[in-house]
Amino acid sequence: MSDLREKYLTAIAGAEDEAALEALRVQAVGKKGEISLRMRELGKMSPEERQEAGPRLNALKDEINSALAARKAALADAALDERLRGEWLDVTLPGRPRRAGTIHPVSQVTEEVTAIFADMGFAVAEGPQVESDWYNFDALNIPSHHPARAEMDTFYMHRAEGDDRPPHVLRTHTSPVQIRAMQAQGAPIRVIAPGRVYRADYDQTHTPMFHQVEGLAIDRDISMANLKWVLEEFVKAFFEVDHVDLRFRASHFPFTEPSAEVDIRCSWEGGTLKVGEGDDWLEILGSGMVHPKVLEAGHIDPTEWQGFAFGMGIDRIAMLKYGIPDLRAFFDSDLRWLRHYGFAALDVPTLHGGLSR
Ligand code: 2NL
Repeated sequence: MSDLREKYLTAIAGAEDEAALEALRVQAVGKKGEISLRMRELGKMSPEERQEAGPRLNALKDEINSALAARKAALADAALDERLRGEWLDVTLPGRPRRAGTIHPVSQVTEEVTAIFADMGFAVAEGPQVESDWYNFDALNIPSHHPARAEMDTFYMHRAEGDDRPPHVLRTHTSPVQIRAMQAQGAPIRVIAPGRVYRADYDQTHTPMFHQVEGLAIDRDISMANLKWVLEEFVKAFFEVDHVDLRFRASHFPFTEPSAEVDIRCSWEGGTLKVGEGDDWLEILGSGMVHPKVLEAGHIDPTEWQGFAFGMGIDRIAMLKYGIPDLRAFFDSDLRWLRHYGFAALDVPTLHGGLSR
Protein backbone atom coordinates (compact mmCIF):
# COMPACT_ATOMS: atom_id res chain seq x y z
CA MET A 1 0.00 0.00 0.00
CA SER A 2 2.95 2.31 0.62
CA ASP A 3 3.94 1.86 -3.04
CA LEU A 4 0.45 3.19 -3.99
CA ARG A 5 0.88 6.12 -1.64
CA GLU A 6 4.32 6.93 -3.01
CA LYS A 7 3.09 6.64 -6.62
CA TYR A 8 0.13 8.96 -6.29
CA LEU A 9 1.62 11.58 -3.98
CA THR A 10 4.62 11.94 -6.32
CA ALA A 11 2.37 12.12 -9.40
CA ILE A 12 0.06 14.71 -7.77
CA ALA A 13 2.99 16.88 -6.67
CA GLY A 14 4.27 16.85 -10.25
CA ALA A 15 0.91 17.48 -12.00
CA GLU A 16 1.26 20.51 -14.29
CA ASP A 17 -2.37 21.51 -14.68
CA GLU A 18 -5.96 20.85 -13.59
CA ALA A 19 -6.56 18.29 -16.34
CA ALA A 20 -3.60 16.17 -15.17
CA LEU A 21 -4.89 16.41 -11.59
CA GLU A 22 -8.37 15.27 -12.64
CA ALA A 23 -6.92 12.29 -14.52
CA LEU A 24 -4.98 11.29 -11.38
CA ARG A 25 -8.09 11.66 -9.22
CA VAL A 26 -10.07 9.32 -11.48
CA GLN A 27 -7.19 6.87 -11.63
CA ALA A 28 -6.68 6.80 -7.83
CA VAL A 29 -9.97 7.51 -6.02
CA GLY A 30 -12.54 7.46 -8.84
CA LYS A 31 -15.34 4.83 -8.81
CA LYS A 32 -13.15 2.39 -10.73
CA GLY A 33 -9.89 3.79 -9.40
CA GLU A 34 -7.10 1.80 -7.81
CA ILE A 35 -8.05 2.62 -4.21
CA SER A 36 -11.70 1.76 -4.83
CA LEU A 37 -10.67 -1.59 -6.33
CA ARG A 38 -8.52 -2.32 -3.26
CA MET A 39 -11.49 -1.46 -1.04
CA ARG A 40 -13.64 -3.88 -2.93
CA GLU A 41 -11.06 -6.59 -2.16
CA LEU A 42 -11.58 -6.06 1.59
CA GLY A 43 -14.56 -8.42 1.36
CA LYS A 44 -12.30 -11.35 0.51
CA MET A 45 -10.05 -10.81 3.53
CA SER A 46 -10.19 -12.40 6.94
CA PRO A 47 -11.76 -10.20 9.62
CA GLU A 48 -8.31 -9.55 11.18
CA GLU A 49 -6.75 -8.53 7.88
CA ARG A 50 -9.75 -6.37 7.08
CA GLN A 51 -9.60 -4.58 10.43
CA GLU A 52 -6.03 -3.61 9.67
CA ALA A 53 -6.33 -2.86 5.89
CA GLY A 54 -9.71 -1.02 5.94
CA PRO A 55 -8.67 2.00 8.04
CA ARG A 56 -5.33 2.18 6.22
CA LEU A 57 -7.10 2.35 2.84
CA ASN A 58 -9.52 5.00 4.12
CA ALA A 59 -6.64 7.05 5.50
CA LEU A 60 -4.79 6.74 2.17
CA LYS A 61 -7.89 7.85 0.30
CA ASP A 62 -8.20 10.91 2.57
CA GLU A 63 -4.51 11.68 2.13
CA ILE A 64 -4.74 11.51 -1.66
CA ASN A 65 -7.87 13.74 -1.69
CA SER A 66 -6.08 16.31 0.47
CA ALA A 67 -3.00 16.19 -1.77
CA LEU A 68 -5.25 16.73 -4.84
CA ALA A 69 -6.93 19.74 -3.20
CA ALA A 70 -3.62 21.23 -2.08
CA ARG A 71 -2.05 20.86 -5.53
CA LYS A 72 -5.14 22.36 -7.15
CA ALA A 73 -4.93 25.42 -4.86
CA ALA A 74 -1.19 25.76 -5.54
CA LEU A 75 -1.78 25.68 -9.32
CA ALA A 76 -4.49 28.34 -9.03
CA ASP A 77 -2.18 30.55 -6.94
CA ALA A 78 0.59 30.17 -9.49
CA ALA A 79 -1.81 31.04 -12.34
CA LEU A 80 -2.94 34.18 -10.52
CA ASP A 81 0.66 35.23 -9.79
CA GLU A 82 1.48 34.73 -13.45
CA ARG A 83 -1.47 36.87 -14.54
CA LEU A 84 -0.66 39.63 -12.06
CA ARG A 85 2.93 39.69 -13.31
CA GLY A 86 1.64 40.00 -16.89
CA GLU A 87 -0.82 42.77 -16.04
CA TRP A 88 1.55 44.73 -13.82
CA LEU A 89 1.05 48.46 -14.09
CA ASP A 90 2.93 51.33 -12.52
CA VAL A 91 0.13 53.58 -11.32
CA THR A 92 2.67 56.23 -10.29
CA LEU A 93 3.71 56.88 -13.91
CA PRO A 94 2.85 60.41 -15.08
CA GLY A 95 -0.16 60.84 -17.42
CA ARG A 96 0.31 61.05 -21.17
CA PRO A 97 -0.51 64.67 -22.10
CA ARG A 98 -0.95 63.87 -25.79
CA ARG A 99 -3.96 61.77 -24.93
CA ALA A 100 -5.49 64.21 -22.44
CA GLY A 101 -9.10 65.18 -23.16
CA THR A 102 -10.32 68.78 -23.23
CA ILE A 103 -13.36 70.58 -21.89
CA HIS A 104 -15.86 71.39 -24.63
CA PRO A 105 -16.38 75.15 -25.20
CA VAL A 106 -20.08 74.70 -24.34
CA SER A 107 -19.16 73.19 -20.96
CA GLN A 108 -16.55 75.89 -20.34
CA VAL A 109 -18.98 78.70 -21.17
CA THR A 110 -21.76 77.11 -19.08
CA GLU A 111 -19.34 77.09 -16.13
CA GLU A 112 -18.36 80.72 -16.80
CA VAL A 113 -22.00 81.86 -16.99
CA THR A 114 -22.85 79.89 -13.85
CA ALA A 115 -19.93 81.45 -11.92
CA ILE A 116 -20.98 84.98 -12.93
CA PHE A 117 -24.63 84.56 -11.94
CA ALA A 118 -23.74 82.61 -8.79
CA ASP A 119 -21.75 85.67 -7.71
CA MET A 120 -24.98 87.71 -8.02
CA GLY A 121 -26.95 85.23 -5.90
CA PHE A 122 -28.50 83.03 -8.61
CA ALA A 123 -28.77 79.29 -7.84
CA VAL A 124 -28.66 76.68 -10.61
CA ALA A 125 -31.93 74.82 -11.30
CA GLU A 126 -32.19 71.65 -13.36
CA GLY A 127 -35.09 69.65 -14.78
CA PRO A 128 -36.15 67.00 -17.30
CA GLN A 129 -35.37 67.29 -21.03
CA VAL A 130 -38.54 65.37 -21.88
CA GLU A 131 -41.37 67.61 -20.68
CA SER A 132 -45.15 67.60 -20.61
CA ASP A 133 -46.68 70.06 -23.05
CA TRP A 134 -48.14 71.87 -20.04
CA TYR A 135 -44.73 72.75 -18.56
CA ASN A 136 -43.19 73.52 -21.95
CA PHE A 137 -46.08 75.58 -23.39
CA ASP A 138 -49.26 76.19 -21.36
CA ALA A 139 -47.44 77.30 -18.18
CA LEU A 140 -45.55 79.81 -20.32
CA ASN A 141 -48.75 81.36 -21.66
CA ILE A 142 -48.35 79.63 -25.03
CA PRO A 143 -51.82 78.07 -25.72
CA SER A 144 -52.30 75.16 -28.18
CA HIS A 145 -53.44 77.38 -31.05
CA HIS A 146 -50.62 79.91 -30.52
CA PRO A 147 -48.27 80.23 -33.52
CA ALA A 148 -45.26 80.03 -31.17
CA ARG A 149 -45.96 76.31 -30.72
CA ALA A 150 -45.56 75.75 -34.44
CA GLU A 151 -42.72 78.28 -34.72
CA MET A 152 -40.74 76.36 -32.16
CA ASP A 153 -40.45 73.29 -34.40
CA THR A 154 -41.16 70.98 -31.52
CA PHE A 155 -40.02 67.34 -31.33
CA TYR A 156 -42.99 65.29 -30.10
CA MET A 157 -42.64 61.98 -28.24
CA HIS A 158 -44.82 58.97 -29.12
CA ARG A 159 -47.83 57.85 -27.10
CA ALA A 160 -49.04 54.24 -27.03
CA GLU A 161 -51.78 53.34 -29.53
CA GLY A 162 -55.13 54.56 -28.19
CA ASP A 163 -53.60 56.84 -25.55
CA ASP A 164 -55.20 60.20 -26.34
CA ARG A 165 -53.34 62.31 -23.78
CA PRO A 166 -51.22 65.06 -25.34
CA PRO A 167 -47.72 63.78 -26.12
CA HIS A 168 -44.63 64.81 -24.17
CA VAL A 169 -42.11 67.00 -25.99
CA LEU A 170 -38.35 67.55 -25.99
CA ARG A 171 -38.17 70.87 -24.15
CA THR A 172 -37.81 73.78 -26.60
CA HIS A 173 -36.37 76.08 -23.89
CA THR A 174 -35.31 75.74 -20.24
CA SER A 175 -38.28 77.83 -19.04
CA PRO A 176 -40.11 74.70 -17.74
CA VAL A 177 -37.22 74.22 -15.29
CA GLN A 178 -38.00 77.68 -13.91
CA ILE A 179 -41.73 76.94 -13.68
CA ARG A 180 -40.85 73.83 -11.64
CA ALA A 181 -38.44 75.88 -9.48
CA MET A 182 -41.17 78.47 -8.75
CA GLN A 183 -43.63 75.71 -7.80
CA ALA A 184 -41.08 73.98 -5.59
CA GLN A 185 -39.63 76.95 -3.72
CA GLY A 186 -42.04 79.87 -4.19
CA ALA A 187 -41.07 83.55 -4.00
CA PRO A 188 -38.66 85.23 -3.58
CA ILE A 189 -36.52 83.25 -6.01
CA ARG A 190 -33.33 83.81 -8.01
CA VAL A 191 -32.29 80.97 -10.35
CA ILE A 192 -30.63 80.28 -13.66
CA ALA A 193 -31.46 77.21 -15.74
CA PRO A 194 -28.70 76.18 -18.15
CA GLY A 195 -29.11 73.07 -20.30
CA ARG A 196 -29.87 71.28 -23.53
CA VAL A 197 -32.92 72.26 -25.56
CA TYR A 198 -34.32 70.91 -28.82
CA ARG A 199 -35.95 72.33 -31.96
CA ALA A 200 -36.47 70.64 -35.32
CA ASP A 201 -34.27 73.04 -37.24
CA TYR A 202 -30.94 72.45 -39.00
CA ASP A 203 -28.98 74.96 -41.08
CA GLN A 204 -25.92 77.27 -40.88
CA THR A 205 -27.07 78.83 -37.61
CA HIS A 206 -29.33 76.17 -36.07
CA THR A 207 -28.73 72.66 -34.70
CA PRO A 208 -31.61 70.42 -33.52
CA MET A 209 -30.02 70.27 -30.05
CA PHE A 210 -28.50 73.41 -28.61
CA HIS A 211 -27.81 74.98 -25.22
CA GLN A 212 -29.64 77.76 -23.50
CA VAL A 213 -29.42 79.55 -20.19
CA GLU A 214 -32.45 81.28 -18.75
CA GLY A 215 -32.54 83.43 -15.65
CA LEU A 216 -35.35 84.37 -13.28
CA ALA A 217 -35.51 86.82 -10.36
CA ILE A 218 -38.77 87.28 -8.44
CA ASP A 219 -39.27 89.54 -5.43
CA ARG A 220 -41.70 92.20 -4.22
CA ASP A 221 -40.35 95.13 -6.24
CA ILE A 222 -38.03 93.83 -8.96
CA SER A 223 -38.02 96.00 -12.10
CA MET A 224 -36.47 96.31 -15.57
CA ALA A 225 -33.79 98.51 -13.92
CA ASN A 226 -32.62 95.50 -11.90
CA LEU A 227 -32.65 93.44 -15.10
CA LYS A 228 -30.48 95.99 -16.90
CA TRP A 229 -27.91 96.09 -14.08
CA VAL A 230 -27.72 92.29 -13.82
CA LEU A 231 -27.25 91.97 -17.58
CA GLU A 232 -24.58 94.70 -17.67
CA GLU A 233 -22.64 92.96 -14.89
CA PHE A 234 -22.99 89.69 -16.74
CA VAL A 235 -21.79 91.02 -20.10
CA LYS A 236 -18.79 92.82 -18.53
CA ALA A 237 -17.70 89.71 -16.63
CA PHE A 238 -18.36 87.31 -19.50
CA PHE A 239 -16.56 89.30 -22.21
CA GLU A 240 -13.88 90.36 -19.72
CA VAL A 241 -14.23 94.11 -20.36
CA ASP A 242 -14.61 97.07 -17.94
CA HIS A 243 -17.36 98.86 -19.84
CA VAL A 244 -20.40 97.89 -21.94
CA ASP A 245 -23.34 99.66 -23.56
CA LEU A 246 -26.62 97.76 -23.63
CA ARG A 247 -29.55 98.62 -25.89
CA PHE A 248 -33.07 97.38 -25.10
CA ARG A 249 -35.35 96.96 -28.13
CA ALA A 250 -39.08 96.44 -27.57
CA SER A 251 -40.05 92.90 -28.52
CA HIS A 252 -42.69 90.30 -27.85
CA PHE A 253 -42.67 86.95 -26.03
CA PRO A 254 -45.82 85.28 -24.71
CA PHE A 255 -44.16 84.74 -21.28
CA THR A 256 -43.02 88.31 -20.57
CA GLU A 257 -44.75 91.71 -20.55
CA PRO A 258 -43.14 94.04 -21.38
CA SER A 259 -40.49 92.23 -23.42
CA ALA A 260 -37.15 93.42 -24.73
CA GLU A 261 -34.35 92.11 -26.87
CA VAL A 262 -30.92 93.19 -25.68
CA ASP A 263 -28.04 94.27 -27.92
CA ILE A 264 -24.48 95.08 -26.89
CA ARG A 265 -22.26 97.72 -28.51
CA CYS A 266 -19.39 96.15 -30.42
CA SER A 267 -16.99 96.42 -33.32
CA TRP A 268 -15.88 93.79 -35.85
CA GLU A 269 -12.51 95.34 -36.77
CA GLY A 270 -10.40 92.91 -38.72
CA GLY A 271 -13.00 90.21 -38.29
CA THR A 272 -12.56 89.95 -34.53
CA LEU A 273 -15.23 90.95 -32.07
CA LYS A 274 -14.58 93.76 -29.60
CA VAL A 275 -17.28 94.27 -26.99
CA GLY A 276 -17.98 97.70 -25.47
CA GLU A 277 -16.69 99.86 -28.36
CA GLY A 278 -17.55 100.61 -32.00
CA ASP A 279 -20.74 101.37 -33.93
CA ASP A 280 -22.22 97.90 -34.37
CA TRP A 281 -24.84 96.26 -32.19
CA LEU A 282 -24.95 92.56 -31.41
CA GLU A 283 -28.13 90.88 -30.21
CA ILE A 284 -27.31 88.54 -27.34
CA LEU A 285 -30.53 87.79 -25.47
CA GLY A 286 -34.26 88.15 -24.96
CA SER A 287 -35.82 89.30 -21.70
CA GLY A 288 -38.73 90.95 -19.98
CA MET A 289 -40.94 91.12 -16.90
CA VAL A 290 -42.52 87.73 -16.13
CA HIS A 291 -46.14 87.60 -17.34
CA PRO A 292 -48.69 87.40 -14.46
CA LYS A 293 -50.14 84.20 -15.96
CA VAL A 294 -46.69 82.60 -15.85
CA LEU A 295 -46.30 83.53 -12.17
CA GLU A 296 -49.70 81.93 -11.51
CA ALA A 297 -48.60 78.75 -13.31
CA GLY A 298 -45.61 78.74 -10.90
CA HIS A 299 -48.05 79.07 -7.95
CA ILE A 300 -46.78 82.59 -7.21
CA ASP A 301 -49.32 85.37 -6.52
CA PRO A 302 -48.85 88.10 -9.18
CA THR A 303 -50.52 90.71 -6.96
CA GLU A 304 -47.71 90.28 -4.40
CA TRP A 305 -44.68 89.38 -6.53
CA GLN A 306 -43.06 90.42 -9.78
CA GLY A 307 -39.75 89.87 -11.53
CA PHE A 308 -37.67 89.61 -14.65
CA ALA A 309 -36.62 86.70 -16.84
CA PHE A 310 -34.19 86.34 -19.69
CA GLY A 311 -32.93 83.69 -22.08
CA MET A 312 -29.82 83.37 -24.23
CA GLY A 313 -28.09 80.82 -26.42
CA ILE A 314 -24.92 79.37 -24.88
CA ASP A 315 -23.51 78.01 -28.15
CA ARG A 316 -23.86 81.42 -29.75
CA ILE A 317 -22.12 83.36 -26.97
CA ALA A 318 -19.38 80.67 -26.93
CA MET A 319 -18.80 81.28 -30.67
CA LEU A 320 -18.68 85.04 -30.10
CA LYS A 321 -16.28 84.91 -27.16
CA TYR A 322 -13.89 82.29 -28.53
CA GLY A 323 -14.06 83.14 -32.25
CA ILE A 324 -15.51 79.82 -33.35
CA PRO A 325 -16.87 80.24 -36.89
CA ASP A 326 -19.06 77.18 -37.54
CA LEU A 327 -21.88 76.20 -35.20
CA ARG A 328 -22.34 72.75 -36.70
CA ALA A 329 -18.76 71.73 -35.84
CA PHE A 330 -19.76 72.03 -32.15
CA PHE A 331 -21.47 68.65 -32.19
CA ASP A 332 -19.31 66.68 -34.65
CA SER A 333 -17.04 65.21 -31.91
CA ASP A 334 -14.04 65.85 -34.18
CA LEU A 335 -10.95 65.34 -31.97
CA ARG A 336 -8.87 67.90 -33.89
CA TRP A 337 -11.61 70.49 -33.37
CA LEU A 338 -11.90 69.59 -29.68
CA ARG A 339 -8.14 69.88 -29.18
CA HIS A 340 -8.12 73.24 -30.93
CA TYR A 341 -11.12 74.85 -29.22
CA GLY A 342 -11.19 72.79 -26.00
CA PHE A 343 -10.01 73.94 -22.57
CA ALA A 344 -7.57 72.36 -20.13
CA ALA A 345 -9.50 70.19 -17.70
CA LEU A 346 -7.99 71.85 -14.62
CA ASP A 347 -8.39 75.44 -15.85
CA VAL A 348 -11.69 76.00 -14.07
CA PRO A 349 -13.33 79.40 -14.71
CA THR A 350 -13.36 81.72 -11.70
CA LEU A 351 -14.19 85.40 -11.32
CA HIS A 352 -10.93 86.12 -9.48
CA GLY A 353 -9.03 84.32 -12.23
CA GLY A 354 -10.71 86.49 -14.88
CA LEU A 355 -12.84 83.48 -15.94
CA SER A 356 -10.95 82.18 -18.99
CA ARG A 357 -7.31 83.42 -19.22
C1 2NL B 1 -34.66 84.35 -26.27
C2 2NL B 1 -35.79 84.66 -25.38
C3 2NL B 1 -36.47 84.50 -23.17
C4 2NL B 1 -37.55 84.09 -21.10
C5 2NL B 1 -36.78 83.66 -22.14
C6 2NL B 1 -38.85 83.20 -19.21
C7 2NL B 1 -38.98 82.17 -18.32
C8 2NL B 1 -39.99 82.20 -17.40
C9 2NL B 1 -40.87 83.22 -17.38
C10 2NL B 1 -40.71 84.22 -18.29
CL1 2NL B 1 -40.18 80.92 -16.30
N1 2NL B 1 -39.72 84.22 -19.18
N2 2NL B 1 -37.86 83.16 -20.10
C11 2NL B 1 -38.01 85.39 -21.09
C12 2NL B 1 -37.71 86.23 -22.15
C13 2NL B 1 -36.94 85.79 -23.19
O1 2NL B 1 -35.69 84.02 -24.18
O2 2NL B 1 -34.50 84.98 -27.28
N3 2NL B 1 -33.86 83.37 -25.92
C14 2NL B 1 -32.74 82.97 -26.70
